[in-house]
Amino acid sequence: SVDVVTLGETMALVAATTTGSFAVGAPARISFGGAETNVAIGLSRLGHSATWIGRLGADPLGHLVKDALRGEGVDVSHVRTDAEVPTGLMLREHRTADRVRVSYYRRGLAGSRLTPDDVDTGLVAAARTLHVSGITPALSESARAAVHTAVDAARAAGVPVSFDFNYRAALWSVTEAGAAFRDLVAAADIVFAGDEEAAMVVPAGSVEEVAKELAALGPAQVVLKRGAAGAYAVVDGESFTEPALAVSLIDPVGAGDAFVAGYLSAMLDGLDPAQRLRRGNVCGAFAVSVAGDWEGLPRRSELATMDATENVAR
Ligand code: ADP
Ligand code: KDG
Repeated sequence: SVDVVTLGETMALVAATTTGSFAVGAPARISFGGAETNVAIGLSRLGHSATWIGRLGADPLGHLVKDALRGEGVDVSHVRTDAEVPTGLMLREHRTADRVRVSYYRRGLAGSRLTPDDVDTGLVAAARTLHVSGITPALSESARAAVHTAVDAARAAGVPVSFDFNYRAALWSVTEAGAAFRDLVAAADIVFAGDEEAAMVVPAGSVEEVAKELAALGPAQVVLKRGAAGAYAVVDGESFTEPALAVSLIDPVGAGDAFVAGYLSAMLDGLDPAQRLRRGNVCGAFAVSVAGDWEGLPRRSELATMDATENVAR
């Protein structure tokens, strides 16, 4: 059986490597990203088995994503190739030193055509954890149904469900997303959110209040990701807080997914809640200090690097 099964959309990425608007001849880097594959890669690098379910187009970008995931050790045997439409794409401009602008070309494309049929419920039922995010239900009716198929299969089999809000304003409104997230929070065992995201489902308040309100909806573990302030969790009614690591911020995208990978990894290893938060923070610190959505994620042997007091290890 696999440690973690996850599903969602992964897109190719063209990211400018200099600051400013896109212009003819400007240098860029080709990669890919998707919240759930970012988590899967993070888990794989930490030594866990991870399967990603999703659709890619029959095109060079689809091959790029699948080959790279395979190279990272993520199981891609449940990935479907959709010959009708292309793989989705993200463009990322570093508009100014501090402002990143992402444009999505994904509506109606391969990833959004995920259906309940794509979800092997036997695979989900045999997993140690199912991880889903709030991006997938925003993609299409069939993608939303696929998430619920996976969640129902996990619950029926007693497999813990992990849910990360991952609200994307470009895809749907706060009201629409809030209603969908509420159902997923109630169905999940482990919930990850940012402070503002949490307020889409429960009344705004202090970190402690918001986490308690979310926990009251059902999940045994509620984890609030708080950027440079670290993370706060309520686990089985007890609260835990851990500071972020002091690192240089290079690229904030993917920090949340890195955190989720670290937290779930520690949970799978049987570590206690404070240690789960700590590993989440370490992975988040790696992610923000390297350019790319997932490229900076640590291998297990590197987790301790962040504790070093010297900048150069030799
Ligand atoms: P998201 O990407 O979902 O918005 P956050 O910005 O809260 O998530 O970041 C997730 C985690 O990454 C944080 O809880 C923290 O562990 C780490 N992190 C984020 N920003 C920083 C930072 N500036 N310095 C150190 N760690 C950070
Ligand atoms: O969480 C990082 C993701 O935002 C990125 O990799 C792409 O899945 C993505 C999205 O929809 O924004």
